[in-house]
Amino acid sequence: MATKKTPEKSNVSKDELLHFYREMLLIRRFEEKAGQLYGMGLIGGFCHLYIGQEAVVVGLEAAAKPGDKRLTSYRDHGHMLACGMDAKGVMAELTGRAGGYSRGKGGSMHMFSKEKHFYGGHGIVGAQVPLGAGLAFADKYLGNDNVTFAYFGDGAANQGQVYETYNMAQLWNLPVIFVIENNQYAMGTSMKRSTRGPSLWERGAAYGIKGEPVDGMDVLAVKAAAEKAVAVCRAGEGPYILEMMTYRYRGHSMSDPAKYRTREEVQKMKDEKDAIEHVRDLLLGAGLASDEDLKAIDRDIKAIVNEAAEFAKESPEPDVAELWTDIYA
Ligand SMILES: Cc1ncc(C[n+]2csc(CCOP(=O)(O)OP(=O)(O)O)c2C)c(N)n1
Ligand SMILES: [Mg+2]
Repeated sequence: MATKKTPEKSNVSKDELLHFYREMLLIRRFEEKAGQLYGMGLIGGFCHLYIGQEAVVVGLEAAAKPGDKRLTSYRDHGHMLACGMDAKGVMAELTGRAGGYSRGKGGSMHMFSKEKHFYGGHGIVGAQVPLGAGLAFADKYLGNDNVTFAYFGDGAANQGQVYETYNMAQLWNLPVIFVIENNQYAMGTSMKRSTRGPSLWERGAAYGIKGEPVDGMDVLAVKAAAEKAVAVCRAGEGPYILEMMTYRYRGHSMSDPAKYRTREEVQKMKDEKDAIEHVRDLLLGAGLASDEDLKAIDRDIKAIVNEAAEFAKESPEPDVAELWTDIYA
């Protein structure tokens, strides 16, 4: 069951709760729309939806400041929206159009925004982890107090490069927060089938890295843990590991038949742990918002997502001359 914290018991304001509701709903509706466009044949290639995991990125972004950096795997649309990238540019990239963040040449897994400090979008499992340590190294070298959020999955957490990175990051006290999004599956392989040992965050202890597990379906718990991790890193005492216990509602990618888990298992998570319903209950339960207030937000979000889809459909295909740009000669 989701921890039904009342807002009085946590350090959260009405405005912040509304912000969380809005941001998580934007990601969910955006992803639903992306799923529809994929079904219509408007999105080619791979497309990995983030539905179910929204509280992780929204809670972490609540502890970020301008200048902080983030990078993640191929399950990346939520991270882009949460750091303020424009829904239109993200959707147009999904449809491979010139108005997309990579001018239609990158697609779902390969988008970047220097302005928002979003460094991808990485299709090679685990590859972003050492890159994240590199970004953190640059900030440490420059002497600022920025932190880098390096997100990766439970499957990626069994890769060797993650542990090489842990060693170097701790050796140099890099300001990097390793965010393990433990959604319990790596494609069709469950944690039970792939992993022995009590937890993923505890592996950091072998390198002297601090960390903790977090209810990744509770945006307030995520934010509280993120604030702690960020403070450690800004004080020059990083890195830090946060293992977010979360769940993806949809298949691994759009082409996943999902035969490795039951419908009942998925339904149970939706019924008992849904992150958006949790915040909705908090807002309504404490009388901080009315049904009508939340419906108005729903309408707003729907309009943003529809506008993004229209933009993505109307944006032209990239010009042939684009074949010769953004390449190493
Ligand atoms: C180096 C490498 N090996 C294998 C793959 C194929 N692959 C793509 S996603 C994936 C599962 C990763 O799962 P996890 O890290 O838990 O992330 P999630 O998809 O759950 O977000 C695999 C094995 C890949 N892309 N790169
Ligand atoms: Mg996973």
